[in-house]
Amino acid sequence: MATTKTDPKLPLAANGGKKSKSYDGLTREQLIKAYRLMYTSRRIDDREILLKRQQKIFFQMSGAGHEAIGVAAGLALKPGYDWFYPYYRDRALCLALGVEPYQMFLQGVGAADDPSSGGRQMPSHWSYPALHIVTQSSPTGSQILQAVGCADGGRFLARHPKAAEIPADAKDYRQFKNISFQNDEITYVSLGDGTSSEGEFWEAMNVSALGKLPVIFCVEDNGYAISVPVEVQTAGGSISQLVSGFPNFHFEEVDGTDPVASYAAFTRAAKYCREGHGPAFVHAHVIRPYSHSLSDDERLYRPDAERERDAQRDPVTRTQMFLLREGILDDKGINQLEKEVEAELQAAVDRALDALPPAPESVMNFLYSPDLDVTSRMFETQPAAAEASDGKKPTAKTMADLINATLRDEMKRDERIVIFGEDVADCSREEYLKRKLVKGKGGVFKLTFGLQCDFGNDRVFNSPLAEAAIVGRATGMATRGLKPVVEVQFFDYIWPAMMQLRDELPTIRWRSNNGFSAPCVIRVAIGGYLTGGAIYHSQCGESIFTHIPGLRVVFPSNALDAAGLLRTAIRCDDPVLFLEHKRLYRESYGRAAYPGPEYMIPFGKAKIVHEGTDITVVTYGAVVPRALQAAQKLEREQGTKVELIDLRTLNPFDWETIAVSVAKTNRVLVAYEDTLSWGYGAEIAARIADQLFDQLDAPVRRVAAKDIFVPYQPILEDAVLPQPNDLYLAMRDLAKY
Ligand SMILES: Cc1ncc(C[n+]2csc(CCOP(=O)(O)OP(=O)(O)O)c2C)c(N)n1
Ligand SMILES: [Mg+2]
Repeated sequence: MATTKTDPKLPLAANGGKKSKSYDGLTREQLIKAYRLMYTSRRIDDREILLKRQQKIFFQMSGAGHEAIGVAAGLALKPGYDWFYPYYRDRALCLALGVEPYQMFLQGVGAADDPSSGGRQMPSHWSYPALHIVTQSSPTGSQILQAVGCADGGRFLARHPKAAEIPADAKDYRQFKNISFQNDEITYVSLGDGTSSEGEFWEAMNVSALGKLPVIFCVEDNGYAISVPVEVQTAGGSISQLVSGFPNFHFEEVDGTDPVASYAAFTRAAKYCREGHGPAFVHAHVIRPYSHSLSDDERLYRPDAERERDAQRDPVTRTQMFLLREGILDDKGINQLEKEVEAELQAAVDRALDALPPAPESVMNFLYSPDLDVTSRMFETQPAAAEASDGKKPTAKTMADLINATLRDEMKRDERIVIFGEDVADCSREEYLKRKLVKGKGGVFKLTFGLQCDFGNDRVFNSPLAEAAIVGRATGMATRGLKPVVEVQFFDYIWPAMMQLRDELPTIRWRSNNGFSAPCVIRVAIGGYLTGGAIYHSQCGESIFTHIPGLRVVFPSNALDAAGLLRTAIRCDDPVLFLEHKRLYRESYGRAAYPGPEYMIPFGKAKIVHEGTDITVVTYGAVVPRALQAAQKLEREQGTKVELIDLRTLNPFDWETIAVSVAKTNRVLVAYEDTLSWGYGAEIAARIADQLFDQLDAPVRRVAAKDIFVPYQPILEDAVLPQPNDLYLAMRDLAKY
């Protein structure tokens, strides 16, 4: 650990005015460049504020007061080489990395040609693929875990350079994911002082310290989070103090309004990271001379005296004074520079105001991969011949076995696959395995058993117990072109990752207008019928995720489908939530021989489990075997023939198969394990009522769980979850119409 602290209240470094002098590594030319960038940044803010008042743009976030630290970071790091997860105040950083003012104004007007998002995101939500500025969102802090994943991904690639290659026969996502990496690259991530209160920040600090990852965390501390001052935000008032116990870090605390001191701090931080010692933390004291945003008036909570005190430290004015004092520029030089900037900005604004807006119909573009259609026949292959080498029929395997076998074969095929999560490794203390003291765990359900032993702990490893970190880190890695296949141990505990799953992962491609994508797989053990699982090991809730555009949701009911769909999930180019029903893991229903290393099932193709002509039952997951039991009973008893449809994937879902079946049976039951109201089947039922009304001879019925939690005592659990008899009664009732 190394710590460097400069007094944030010191005036700008005044080192004399000799022409050959270097200012902590910055030349006079670089200082002039720094001032130009800072001044440009401030003036863009001023122009945007004007444009907002004229209602020519729709939102404004300023980077005012943060210019010096941003420019310093931009000069110390390398665009298109290092990676950047900047937050909304990092205008000056982006300019220093090479973003043009015109491009910023294009974002303000929401132009079709806005390179960040094509009019989809607010201004100051940076995204410039060529510069390695990764698309940013609005939730404070969710970028931090992704930055850690990005750094992790870069280091993985440095250790496994062959993974970056695209094999000629790679008919999968890799064709569309060109990878670049550098052995000594750094990932920069910034955040405000308020954002350092977010749990994800602490998860990211922990993960990067554990892995000694080359991440520079820059906290731009302007003393406020909107109206909340630092002393009620951060215990003790200093984030530097709070994080000082993290091992493997290099720490800097600096006056972030001083470009020279800031550059020096970043140079030291970057050196530490590039040399592979670990992450760095730069705590930059800055100011916020304008209100939080144009929707905020800071005079409501900050008296004039306080604001004037801040103004004394304005980085733009201070740098100008510094250049004059050091004789680097005189009045004339300053005037000329500022005039040039004004002219450049005027031209940029004029051009941006003429730019065309996006076409309304373009809004649906890039929700999913435009290159690889996950519903296409490309993902339709036949199972390998089910014959063992001795000519006997191979034994039928469980869903757990086939998921494990599929993961193993895919890992052999594609070196970009990494697996992590809670307990997924065989044994983190590898020497126990080597000395054959232990057999290894491989997941609480043993789905990943043996994979660490086969592929090493670079590719299969335990993560800290932090779900947001699992998903956020996977997102960052996938952005770099890797294929994380991560596990969330129980669906009941997916909620800490909800910000990543709702606001980040599925939005990345759309919000960056296809500039970035993060196709990874999140495997999750879901569901009840466990006799003793109780409220926190039995939940469903798939509709919460099918409600999220951009996220594929898969829910297999048997071993063969699980193998085929998991392979598709891994090879496809979209993010996938892969829901595995715990009760089905080792059920005797639906066992199958391993279908071989190429078996795939396209998404959006339902399976007719049982053909019939009288009633359609639409279901999925663990309700499939229960509905089959009910249907067989009804057929035995009264000859009613039920057509049982297993949807297999919930987003996309197979509307065509439903429609064809309902046209034949004219009666439909939608059955699902989740709570009845607002559940997944509610949408299916509504669509049937809406679009197939003419075909119906009976009301659309639903059978699902009671609107309550799953209890522990099996008698109570049975009362809550849909049972074969509930399904039977509903089918029998429908048959009467
Ligand atoms: C998760 C989340 N909560 C709340 C908000 C609303 N919000 C936007 S910025 C902000 C304050 C951020 O303060 P800080 O991190 O200090 O950054 P600063 O704006 O001061 O640079 C808040 C509360 C948000 N965008 N995301
Ligand atoms: Mg702040």
